[in-house]
Amino acid sequence: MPIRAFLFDLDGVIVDTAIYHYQAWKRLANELGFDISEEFNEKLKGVSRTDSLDLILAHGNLSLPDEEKTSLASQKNQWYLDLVSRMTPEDVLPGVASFFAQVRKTTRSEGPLLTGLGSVSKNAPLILERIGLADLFDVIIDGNKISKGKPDPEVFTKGAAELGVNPDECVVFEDAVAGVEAGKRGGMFVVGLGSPDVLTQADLVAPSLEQLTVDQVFDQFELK
Ligand code: B16
Ligand code: MG
Repeated sequence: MPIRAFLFDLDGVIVDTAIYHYQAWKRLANELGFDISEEFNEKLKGVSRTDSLDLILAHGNLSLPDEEKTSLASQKNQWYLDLVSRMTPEDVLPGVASFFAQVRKTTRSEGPLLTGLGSVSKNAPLILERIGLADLFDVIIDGNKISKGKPDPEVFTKGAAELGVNPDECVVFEDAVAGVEAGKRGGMFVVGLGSPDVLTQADLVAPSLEQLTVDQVFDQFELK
């Protein structure tokens, strides 16, 4: 089975917006009278806005009516947008440019290696615009196009379908536990970017795209 497409998560893989999500959620929790730690924040990575709010409220032992939850989610998003609107192309993570240069040079008999973005963030288009990467991907699947967040595989299976490739011809690049699970449940080869102790379900783990080459991914995929 050849590799036909690479599908990339956004937050934590292309750009580090996780810190801004954390700051905005922490501010919300503090206003509600409790705190969240960095360790707790790991559980929110790759998880949708509404599911994240539910996890945070459960953490603070709070149960609120739906209208109030909608207004809290919108308040958090406003704080988050204030932070991400200041981002620039300098915020793109180290290694992204060089990894994509390798991807562009990769040609095989099956044709060019296709690329897709698989992010559950509804703010993905704005972030890509801010960091100057709106035209980087052949297809973009974001939170506005899906109904189920990670660990459901929808964001990646939809990306494969829009690219016209099979799931087992795709490689997913993910930094979050929920995202690695989404890729595996979608039937894809998953490269975890982070710690092997955390991303235990991944087929291959590297600290970040900076420490990884396209050849290493191909070699490991073939060994599978
Ligand atoms: P928004 P990813 C995810 O993006 C984030 O990791 C997660 O922390 C966030 O709650 C989610 O997007 C929804 O984001 O509130 O902007 O719609 O990792 O899938 O790129
Ligand atoms: Mg992520």
